[in-house]
This record gives sequence, C-alpha cells and structure tokens, in this order.
Amino acid sequence: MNAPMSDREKALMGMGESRLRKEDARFIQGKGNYVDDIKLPNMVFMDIVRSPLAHARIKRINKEEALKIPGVLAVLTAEDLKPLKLHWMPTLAGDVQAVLADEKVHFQMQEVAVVIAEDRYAAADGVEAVEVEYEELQAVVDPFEALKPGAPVLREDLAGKTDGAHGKRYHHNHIFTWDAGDKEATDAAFASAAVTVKQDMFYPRVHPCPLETCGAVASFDPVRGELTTWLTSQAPHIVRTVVSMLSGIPESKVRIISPDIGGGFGNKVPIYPGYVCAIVASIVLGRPVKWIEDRIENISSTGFARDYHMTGELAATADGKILALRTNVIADHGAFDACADPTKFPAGMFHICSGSYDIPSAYCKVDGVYTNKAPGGVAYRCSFRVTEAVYLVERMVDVLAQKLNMDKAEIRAKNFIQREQFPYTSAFGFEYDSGDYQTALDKVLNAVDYKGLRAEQAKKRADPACPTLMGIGLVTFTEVVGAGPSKICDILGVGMFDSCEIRVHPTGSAIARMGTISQGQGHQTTYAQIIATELGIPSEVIQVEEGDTSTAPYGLGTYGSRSTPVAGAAIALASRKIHAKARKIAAHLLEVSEADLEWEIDRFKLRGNDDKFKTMKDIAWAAYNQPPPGLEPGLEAVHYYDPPNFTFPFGIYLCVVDIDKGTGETKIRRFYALDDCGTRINPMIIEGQIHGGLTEGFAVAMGQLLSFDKQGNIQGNSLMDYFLPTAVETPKWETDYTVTPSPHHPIGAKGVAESPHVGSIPTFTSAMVDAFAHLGVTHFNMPHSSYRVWQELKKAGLTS
Ligand code: MCN
Ligand code: CUM
Repeated sequence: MNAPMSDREKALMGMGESRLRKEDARFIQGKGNYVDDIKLPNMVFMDIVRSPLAHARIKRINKEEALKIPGVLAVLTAEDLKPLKLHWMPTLAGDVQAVLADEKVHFQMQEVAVVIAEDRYAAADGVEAVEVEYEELQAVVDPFEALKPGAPVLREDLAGKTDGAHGKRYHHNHIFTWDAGDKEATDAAFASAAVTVKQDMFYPRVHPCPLETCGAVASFDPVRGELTTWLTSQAPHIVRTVVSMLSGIPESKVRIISPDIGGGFGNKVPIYPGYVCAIVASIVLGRPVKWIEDRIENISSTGFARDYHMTGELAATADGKILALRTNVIADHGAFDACADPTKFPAGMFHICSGSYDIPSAYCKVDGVYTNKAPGGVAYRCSFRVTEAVYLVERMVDVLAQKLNMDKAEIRAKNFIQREQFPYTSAFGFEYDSGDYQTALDKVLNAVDYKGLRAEQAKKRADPACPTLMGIGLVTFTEVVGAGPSKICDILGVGMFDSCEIRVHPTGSAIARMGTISQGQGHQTTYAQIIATELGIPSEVIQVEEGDTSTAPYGLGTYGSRSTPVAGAAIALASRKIHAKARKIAAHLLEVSEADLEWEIDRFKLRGNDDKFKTMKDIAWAAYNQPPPGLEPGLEAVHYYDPPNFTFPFGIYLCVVDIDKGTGETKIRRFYALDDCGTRINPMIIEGQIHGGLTEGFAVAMGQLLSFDKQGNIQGNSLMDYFLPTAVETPKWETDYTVTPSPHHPIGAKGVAESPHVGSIPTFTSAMVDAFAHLGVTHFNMPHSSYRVWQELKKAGLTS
C-alpha cells in the first residue's frame, strides 16, 4: 500500500518522463485513421479541374462531354456557386478568395471546376473532359514587377479599392503596408552611428509538403439538416464557425472532425476551395462526398511558405554594440491574401526581428503584394513569420561581425539581452518572459570546442592546397510562440484562447479533451503527462481526445507552437480545479480540515502522517458515491485559458560545413542544437520534434525551392524535383538543452516544435557564407544546393 515515493511517481509517467508515444501503437501498425480512411455508405468522389495558366480570362466552360462519362454525376463551376453566394469565400487574412475561378484565373493550378462521380476514376476522367477556353493574360510572378505603375491589374474584383483589410493600398497589386517600431528614433540612430551595414536577402518560396495531402469527406444529412465533415484541419473549431457562417447551418448542426493528420506543418491551417466544394456537393447531391488531392495539387495550390524579399540594416558602435535595426520587406502573398496569421498581424510575428539582442531602436516595414502564384504564406514550422525574422536578424549580425572583423560568438554575446533584464521589453514592444542566452552559448561553444574549430578553419584557409572550404555557422535565436493573448490575438474575431475539459471516472481513470489537434506532435502522450503530475492519475489511464468539434471544447487549434503554451496551461488549470474539489472530498473522507491536508504525488495525506491518506483513486470513487454534503457529485472541470503573454523559447545552434572547392558538394560535418523551451514535459518527444524540425530546416536551406517561370508556370512541384530529405541525406543531429521556465505559464513550459526549423535555416546559411567570408562574401541566398554553391565558387575564382 505504501510504495516508496519514487516508485509511485514513476508509475504515473508524468512530466519530465520520456514516456513512449501512445499514438505509435496504431501508426506503426497501419491502424491510423486518416481522412482518406473514412468510407461512408453511398459516398461519391470529387476531383478538381485546375487552370494550366497563371493568369487568364475564362471565356467559356463546357461541361457536356464530362457529363457524358459514365459515373459522372455533376460538374460545378463558379456559375453554379453564385446563387448560393459561395463562389468567393473570406480568407483568414481579411481578403476574399475565389472558391472556383470567377471569370478569371489568378495562378496556375487554381480551382476552376469540380467533377463529382461515382468513383475516383470517373471523376478524374470527368476532369479531363471538361473544356475550358482561356484567353491568356500577362502573368506577374515578381512582386517588384507587380508594384510597377503599368503592371497588369491582377485582382479586378478589388478595382478602385484603396482600403484593404489592413489599411491603405497604394497600388492595384498592393495588399497592405504594416509597420512596427519607432521610425524616427531608428532613422536618427542610423544617421549618427559610427558603423552601418545593409544587406538584401531573399527567403525563397517553399512548401511544407506533408506526407498526407489535404482532403475532406463531407456528409450532409438532409433529413436532420446536419453537416458532418472529416477534414485535414489544424483548427477544426474555426472551420466549423466559418462553415456555419457561410452556409447558414447553425453551428450546433455542423460537426467538423479532424481525425489523424499525417503531418500539417501549417499547410492544414487555411480553408481550401476543395473543402468548400466537397461540402456544397454533398448538400446538392444529398450524398457523402470525398475529395483527396494528389501530391502535385498539394504542392502547387495549397499554403506555401515564405517568399519574403528582405532588406536588413544595422547601426552600431565601432566596437560592435548594436544601436538600431531597420528592415524593409516585400512579401509575396500570391493571388489572394490567405495568410493564416492572427487577424491584427498581417506580417505575423515578424517584429520579433530584433532577436536575442538588446537593441535600443528598431523599425520594420512589410508590404504585402499580389502576384500570379498560389496563396498562403504562413506555413512550415514558421511561428507566424518568425522564421523570416530570425533569418533576417541572424544574417545581419553576421554581416556586421564581418564588417567589424569581430567573431560571430563575441558580437552576439556583446549584444545579448542579459539574464537580469528579463522580463525584457523589446523595441517592438514584445515582453520577453525569460531567457538566459549566455549560459546556453557557453555550453554550446564548449561542447563543440569553438576555438579549436576556428583554429582549424584558419589553418585550412591558409593552405591553398586544401580541397575544402570550411564554414562555421552560429545562430542565437529567440522565438515567440503561444498565440495568443486575446486582447491582441484573434482569428476572424475569435480570441486565441485554448481549452481543456477533464472528466475523472468513478474508477479513477480519466478522459481529457482539448481545442488543439495533434498532427504528429504526440499530444495524446504528453497532455496525459501534465494531468498525471497535476492529479496523481497514471498517464496510462488518461485518454486524450482532440479534433471532434462535437465533443472537444472550443479551441483555436494547433499551429504557431501554441499547444503547450496555451492548451498546456488550460490542461494544468483544469486539473487544478479538479484538484481543489478532490481536496474537499479527501478532507471529508478523512474527517479532517482541508488545511490539515498535504498533497503528495497521487494522494492527500494528513500533514506529517503517511498512514492517513486518500489516493486520487479513492477520491474519484467517493466523488460519485459519497460527496461531502453540499458538494455536487462528479469530478470534472473545464478551463478556457487566455494567456497573459506569449512565451519566448530560445536556442543556440552551431553548424560546421565542409564544401568541396571543385564541385560545391557540401558535407554537414556537425550540427549542434541547444534548445530551451522552459519546463520539459517529455524529453523524448522534444528530441523528436527537434530532429524533425532540423531535418526540415536542412531541406529548406540546402535544396527546397518553388520557383516560377515568366508565364507563372510552377517549377519543381513533384517529388521528382522537390527535395524531401531521407535518412540518407540527413545529417546527424546533436541536441542539448537548458531549462529557463516561463514565469507566467502555470507549469513554466514554452513551445518548442517550431524552434528547430526557425533556428536551423539561418545556421546553415551562416555556415555556408562563413566558408566564403575570408573572400569578402557577406551573403548568398538559399537553397545552398551543390549547383548554386558551385556558382559561388566560380564567382570567387576557386573553380572554373
Ligand atoms: N513539448 C514538451 N515540453 C515542452 C514543449 C513541448 O514536451 N516544453 C511537447 C508537447 O507536449 C507536444 C510537442 O512537444 O507533444 C510539441 O508541442 P508544442 O511546441 O507546443 O507545439 P504544438 O503541439 O503546438 O505543435 C505545432 C507545431 C507546428 S506549428 C508545426 S508547423 C509542426 C510541429 O508542431 N508540425 C508538425 N511539429 C510537427 N510534428 C509532426 N510530427 N507533424 C507536424 O505536422
Ligand atoms: Cu507556421 S507552420 Mo505551424 O504554425 O502550423
């Protein structure tokens, strides 16, 4: 009965334990339940007719041949959606997006019509048979070209509108101007600074390319007037709200279910035309409709990432103290502004671009621009544009170090926000919750023998016969995650809180439901660990459910590494409500006053008396059996958590590359990643998240690219061309950590999932450029594929 405390604690598998992933039992046996696994009686299939052109007027659509194909039931175009007012839909960014192209197509692969058929094959044949006559228009794929006075008007639906969702539009292809910081103070600091540096850089368009593409199964029950839709969504509740608003079906009769998701990475935040069309088709036909896109459709038409043309500037003293930061960005948003940022932040959290540094003055400006490319922009482990912000500031600090002939580590340490400055308010107004950058930096530099590496590099540089260029990359980044405080963060007006509901059953097991939804992050494993520690119930008997809007409390979903900072807090606080009630029950059962009780791992005991106690299991039974007089039966609680602030995880990453001087082939010799995400719930899952994020960062930095030719034809939209690293190409990752808890989070935890992506990409560029730094090179753009590196070698005269 009285097992040692350490055994009892271990048995809970609570916070801090590397509990094995509960999800994997089904995933490794092929027993996951993805949208494409949903098979309903009488179900039909949808496929999409897409535009081969990037910019064209639609002259005519002929459905006749398609409708003759056996099995084809219907072909829907914008004309069919018009009476329902569903041919356009609102985007999460305050713009509108064509559900099906309305008189004009704006990007290659845009949705033009849908075909519904008895099976997938007939639907695909139907797509082939739909005849669309286009009149090609001049495409614009370069945002700088798009802003020229004579540039073609891309969005005719916005003609004459000088006000957009985020203020004034100064050009017909301009979406918004967004700025932050103090321009005057910053300009003044630049005017009088001893040293200034300026660098242009381009963070190219990439795509997260989750293994599972997007899709939906929509099932409208005309008798009950109820719509159930299984959907690949990272935010099912907000989808329910939007579907209800668009369709007029009461929210209580709309049920959105995100079952297992095969990777989201931000690609599954937006609401796509395919979802809307599947729902409309189900309502029209009165039958369940399944739509699953293929790989090329996914890469070509769904939420891409980045496409930021950035100019950074730093002003500093002659000995390297940074005085001011100024940035100017042209953000290519594609044909519709469908970025999934919190409403008031059209450039996301880009204004974290002052990074880990105590910079007195800063100013940033971002202009969003329309081009003939697919919409999106916020995806791929980005923390709402923190990827771009960290890339910018980390590159700029390197450029400044080069100009001053200072060491990268030294200049960073010199400008760090010091441990005692937290909570620290940045020039952009963010209040950083906690950090200890110097301790982390020292740990990394010692672990890799930084001095030794620099000595080796110097030796190699001095030896003309050395066949390789050695580069050392260093990044000391700060993230901002946990959107967000509802006073500043909302999606379509809904505050960005999150929620948790826990029910403890009579026999002491529990079920917990949250407003977030795992796409591979292991929430079923880690969320249970929080409850286990808070309530003394073993993780193993805590069921975690997410993703079904009919059962889960309203929450804003999983993206921006917000699950731990927001839902994680809701979980702890819902647990604490149960804990408080359990204490009352325990006092009643033990016939003592509540004040005389103390909590110990899994039980309340009489203070100082190990023999007089009630375990949480005893209490659960009593809650349903003999609750104290005046206390209602049952043991459950709901908590909606509106965070007081974001959390600010950070990391120190170091990379060593060896580049073949003849071919540009690059070997990642070492990659050392230290992360600090505050209190760690499951070290193994954190490690997995970091490995995944680093691997994706490696992919982006070293090979991924979506480019377009002048006509707007997308290049590299299949896995033949698009670089998805396998275990063969992936470097060996070395990970490390420090723990600086968040002071405002109930368990001190910060988010971690996006940090490795945000931090690693500039680390690779830092290493690659460092290899050329002694030749006066300050920057070159990603991807650092062998061919492009070889071009740099040629420019440097190292190869011919
Ligand atoms: N965790 C922890 N201790 C902490 C912080 C986190 O143990 N201090 C654990 C959490 O309990 C959770 C995981 O790490 O199991 C990630 O938590 P968190 O950092 O809060 O991030 P989210 O759960 O909100 O995940 C979102 C994030 C995003 S935005 C992208 S993009 C991304 C990522 O997760 N997409 C992923 N990682 C992914 N991993 C997989 N496998 N698939 C995706 O689509
Ligand atoms: Cu920006 S990718 Mo994640 O936030 O789903």
